[in-house]
Amino acid sequence: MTFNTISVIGLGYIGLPTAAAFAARRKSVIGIDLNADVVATINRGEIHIVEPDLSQVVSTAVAQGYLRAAVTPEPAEAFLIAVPTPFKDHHQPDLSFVKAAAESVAPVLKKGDIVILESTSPVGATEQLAEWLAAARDDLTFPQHAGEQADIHIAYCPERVLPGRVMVELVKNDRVIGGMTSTCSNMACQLYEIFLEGECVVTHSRTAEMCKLTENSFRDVNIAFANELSLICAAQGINVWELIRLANRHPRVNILQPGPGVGGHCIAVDPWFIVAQNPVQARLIRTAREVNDSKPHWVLDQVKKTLAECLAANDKRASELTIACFGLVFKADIDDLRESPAMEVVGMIAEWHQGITLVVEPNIHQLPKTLEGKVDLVPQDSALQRADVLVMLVDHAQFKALDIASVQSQRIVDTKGIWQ
Ligand code: SAJ
Repeated sequence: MTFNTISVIGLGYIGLPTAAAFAARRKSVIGIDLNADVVATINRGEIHIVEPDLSQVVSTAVAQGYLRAAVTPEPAEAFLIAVPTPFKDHHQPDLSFVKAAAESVAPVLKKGDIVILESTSPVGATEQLAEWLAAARDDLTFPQHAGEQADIHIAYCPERVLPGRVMVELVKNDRVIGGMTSTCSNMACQLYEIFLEGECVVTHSRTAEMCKLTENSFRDVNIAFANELSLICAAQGINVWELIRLANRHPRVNILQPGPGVGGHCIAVDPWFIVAQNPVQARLIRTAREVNDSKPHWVLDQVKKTLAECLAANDKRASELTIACFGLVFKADIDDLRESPAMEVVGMIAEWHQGITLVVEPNIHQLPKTLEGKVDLVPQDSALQRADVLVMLVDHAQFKALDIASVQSQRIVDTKGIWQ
């Protein structure tokens, strides 16, 4: 099968790097996004997200004519859907963007095309996608009815790339390929092999869907274990980072790191898809989510305690004390604020604290709307000079490099264990 034209629907953190990876292999790629500003940005050879090496690949691909963006789908041999799958009330998965993508692609489908869902999805979403496509095109046959003989091939192939390393992991990671039939899987493998150096591992679409959810739930459960340990250690007067270092000397123990909570659009979201579909069985997965979601509130309590100690030790009033928070994004050395526990902590501190709250975040230049007028975004030096209490929330390289001996007079709440 030759794929002359490949279309990627949704040009976000996953769709744009994927489109760029195909275009860099000299495939003609049409990226589709509802947002006309995003489309215009990409057609100028620029990008709207921060990801190492992406900018260069996109600008070259656009300049050489291999990558082009548009608002409405056009004919292609392969369609990859990489749209958001958030959750609605009560943590129920919201597939409305997938449905809209299916309905926009359906009119341009022709016999022999493949449609691949990449978005993190609940089990059964690919079969649902196939139903939506079939409902829109009764002149074509689909795998759920026609099996291997279907006109249109459908597969679920989740991405597994780590933000900050997307351009490397996209090519190097193994890829799980969940075709609705063997023909679907074979076609999907051929497509990804255009740029993949890792292996394509074939399975059923439902297993592939569950595999993606499992990977992120595994990490969430393990981080919850570390976060729970941090609460226990604080109660017992034990340094949790030292404890974890020691325990990890055991050849079969590998505990992750505690922090202010778990953020990002993946790990803080995906486990809920399993819980929503399996509320009775998924007890550990649900509890892990609850442990991680409750951590920002525990951090706030630590800040309150530290401020009380500060008040007891000098004659200032609470309104005269300044708190400086270090970090706002969801993890180190990126610019992504989605589901950030640091942002939740800062919001709660600003809400509660009567004095000034400062924020140091080297990776953003403007405060998010929810914090505007409530906190001040300041350079590191200014925060270190002005603050009475320092709250470490994100282990950015810049913060790790700080000589902590120079800030000894201030009280510190360190959720990442880098200023111990
Ligand atoms: N975190 C901790 N302690 C740790 C590790 C992480 O508190 O020891 C926190 C981080 O600070 C952050 C959150 O967890 O708030 C998630 O960060 P992460 O680096 O674990 O993961 P993401 O969300 O950037 O990317 C994950 C990855 N999944 C796994 O490692 C299993 C990535 O491979 C997926 O492709 C991505 O989710 C996704 O798109 O689903």
